[in-house]
Amino acid sequence: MEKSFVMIKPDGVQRGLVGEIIGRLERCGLKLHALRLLQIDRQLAAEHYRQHEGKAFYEPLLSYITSGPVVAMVWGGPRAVALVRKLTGATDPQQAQPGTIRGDLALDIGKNIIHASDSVEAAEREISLFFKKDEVLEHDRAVDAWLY
Ligand code: IDP
Ligand code: MG
Repeated sequence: MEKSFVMIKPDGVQRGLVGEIIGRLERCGLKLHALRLLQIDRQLAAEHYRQHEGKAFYEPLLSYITSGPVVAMVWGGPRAVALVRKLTGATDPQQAQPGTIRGDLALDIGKNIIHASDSVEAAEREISLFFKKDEVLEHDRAVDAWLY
């Protein structure tokens, strides 16, 4: 089983899409391991997006991601990292397929409502940035046997 770090960005929270996005991940069968509403400070934003430092969109991205509360989550399941990326859709909502979160719920690359880890290594790094070890819960669900 893999775990992915998922974050509903400030626009997703402001637009009242928290339930819709969580509902899509839940309905897929993914398991919720951790969840927290928080406002990201610049230091955490810079650490989270350090791979993008120096790019043209870096400063606007840090402003965007620190502009209001976000919902940070850990979701798990078989090959969860790639699966969540598929459900999320392309970075640019204009390119994202219908049926994906960004394709259905967003319009612009600068306001694309969700973050999802792009690799297992990135997921581990991002989860540890946002959650302490004991905040990521391991638990069995009765439905697990019907899912995998
Ligand atoms: P991802 O979120 O699909 O993994 P990344 O390339 O890792 O996409 O970029 C991180 C975030 O930076 C994007 O989700 C988006 O919010 C923002 N971003 C990426 N490229 C652009 C751009 O060209 N213009 C504005 N924002 C961008
Ligand atoms: Mg990325």
